[in-house]
Amino acid sequence: MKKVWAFDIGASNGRLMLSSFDGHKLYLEEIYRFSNQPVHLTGHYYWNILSIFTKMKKAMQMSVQQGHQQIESMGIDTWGADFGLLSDTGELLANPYSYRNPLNDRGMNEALQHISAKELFDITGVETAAINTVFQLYTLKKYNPALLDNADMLLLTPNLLAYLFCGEKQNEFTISSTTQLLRAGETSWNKQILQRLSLPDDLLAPTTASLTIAGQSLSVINREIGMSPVKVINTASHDTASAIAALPLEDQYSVFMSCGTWVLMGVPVERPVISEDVMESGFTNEGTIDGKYRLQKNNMGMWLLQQCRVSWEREGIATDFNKENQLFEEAPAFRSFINPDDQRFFNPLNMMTEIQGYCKETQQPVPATQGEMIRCILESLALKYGWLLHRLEKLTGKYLKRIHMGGGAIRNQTLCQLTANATGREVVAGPIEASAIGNAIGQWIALGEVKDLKQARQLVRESFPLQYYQPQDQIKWQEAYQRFERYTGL
Ligand code: LRH
Repeated sequence: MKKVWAFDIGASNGRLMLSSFDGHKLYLEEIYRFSNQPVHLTGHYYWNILSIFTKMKKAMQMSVQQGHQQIESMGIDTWGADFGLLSDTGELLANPYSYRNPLNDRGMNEALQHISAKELFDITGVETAAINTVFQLYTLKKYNPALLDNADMLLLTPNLLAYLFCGEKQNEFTISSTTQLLRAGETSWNKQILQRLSLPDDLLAPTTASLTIAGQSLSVINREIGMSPVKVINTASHDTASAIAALPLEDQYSVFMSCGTWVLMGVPVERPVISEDVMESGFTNEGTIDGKYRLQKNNMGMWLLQQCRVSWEREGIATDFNKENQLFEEAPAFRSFINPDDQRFFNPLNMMTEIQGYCKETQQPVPATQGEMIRCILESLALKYGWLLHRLEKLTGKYLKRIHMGGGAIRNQTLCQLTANATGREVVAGPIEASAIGNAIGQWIALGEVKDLKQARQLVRESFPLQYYQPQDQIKWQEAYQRFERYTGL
């Protein structure tokens, strides 16, 4: 059986998965999982890229030690928008910033004095958001100009990591589509936007199509790990694009939801959809593994709960998955609702206080216990996905009958059931490791082992378990939805 390595590195943890293919079925095995968190120092949030690189090499070594000597290729996917800067000698100049850096908000507002949000959206088809590379670059220019002055080349995170393994400098299409620096439907950097913002127009390494070979693992890496050379493939290096490649969407009436720290919800489209309605509803157009697009909205996912867990750990009342489910069941339903995407939840010092503040200010019961907090979060998330489904149907003019949820957050079966309830649609959940599987699929296609995305999705259907959830208690959920809209002003 042939084997490839899929590195899926998310904003809360990273993992190396081994994907094998026997010509009929795909198999996936976890080799190593490690935690990955933004690090807060000197008022900024950074990614610990050296630690990520070290953990990746450790993972490869573990795999080789388990007897996986013959690996065809490796691919890397990560979260979007962030990047590293190289000097002209190819050295990493600084620790890459995390998109959660508070300064980006200021940078975005200042950049928008030079080019309006409407104009930017019309050019790129991408939602104007402070996390986007374009605004992070502008923030750098204003608040850390020396770093930008010294930079010779910008590589987006997965491509930066690929560079550390193979020495090639390129930015793959799907991750490049998260920058807001490509003209909609095009694949080269838009110099007009860069020039309007007085940003260097030759900094970003050239873009390259997905499903191409970036290079070969460096001999120094091969020696260190004790392995034969491995091809480094430009799979869909944006984790969301990889996840969507692995969701077994059936037809044009199927919605995808890639579920993790974020939840990305939308539909695949041939070309970017650019209209006032799309812009006003906060939707965006990003790239897919087959060089097309996905019309989607970037939403809050498990971040709210992850951040509450940080507070609970600090207070010594840590929970685990089963305990959270039990606490949810015991707490009363539909007591208080938040808009999970309210700016105040983006990166607060204390998530629980922030949620409590929101409920107090909107004159709702304030969640006090862990169970009440979990209820408030999960019900609000599901109701927001209901709201999004309505918007998506309006934008596409279609009745969207089925939702495919994939990614680590679908381990939370409560979230899947609540999503079916709040949307009134059947939910098909799986696969859990959607990004890693999509990453591997990209490699199998590039290696010529799988023909195309259609065949790949059929293979996913035949290789991995899917779970089905039907909507329940529709009258109660419709009443809750009306209250949710009232309290959140949506
Ligand atoms: C999800 C994700 C999402 C955004 C965000 C920054 O992991 O990639 O699509 O780009 O991270």
